[in-house]
Amino acid sequence: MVKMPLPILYSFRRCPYAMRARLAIAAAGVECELREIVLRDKAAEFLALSPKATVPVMQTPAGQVIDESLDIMLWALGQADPQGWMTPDGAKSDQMMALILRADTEFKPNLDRYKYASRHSEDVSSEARDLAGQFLMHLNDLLAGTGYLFGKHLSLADMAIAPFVRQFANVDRQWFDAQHWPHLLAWLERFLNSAAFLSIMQKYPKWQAGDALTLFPEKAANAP
Ligand SMILES: N[C@@H](CCC(=O)N[C@@H](CS)C(=O)NCC(=O)O)C(=O)O
Repeated sequence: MVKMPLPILYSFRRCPYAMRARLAIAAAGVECELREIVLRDKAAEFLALSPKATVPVMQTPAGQVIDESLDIMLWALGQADPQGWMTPDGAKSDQMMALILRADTEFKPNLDRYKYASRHSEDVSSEARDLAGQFLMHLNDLLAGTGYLFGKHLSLADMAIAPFVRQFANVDRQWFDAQHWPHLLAWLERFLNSAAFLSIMQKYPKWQAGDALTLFPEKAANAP
């Protein structure tokens, strides 16, 4: 029997975009080869594959190169979606995609300005924090009903957005915890303690050509 090559995921542990790609791949149960990239010293093979040079990047067995994290999530969930991430109840998938788009294009730039401007300008930083905070307040309202962003179970939206809320919270955890967004706090706490998140935050050494294969997702130690 001819063995199909595995999809290859170029990833970086601490990158929120790479986190959401790994979350979807793990939920889909699509076995990949993981290659850990170090941003300040990117592997030549990675740069040759994707001149855009951002992580994550997925090379599919058919040779397709996917260099946007959301597209990697959709590709993985297109293979298998046993938890129904693409079919939130009580919402249409375009509502879910619209919220993710807002998170990526509005919230994330404000998060970056909040995080990085704090070194240069207090005013820019707190303005960005407050703008990002308006989006988080909206998430808090969505979460009030069921504890998930859409419907009664976890969906693509929760997992595509949570890694960025984690990043925001970590800028100033005391400030974050003092805001009146109880549903958001509970949702983030559940995410941070979930088996899904903990399992995708394993540490891997920097990949280089010739290394033994690192399989992802790792099989649970007690799996049959
Ligand atoms: N839109 C891209 C953004 C990915 C991205 O910006 N990743 C960051 C790391 S979190 C990166 O690779 N930056 C390039 C660098 O720092 O050299 C996606 O969704 O995959």
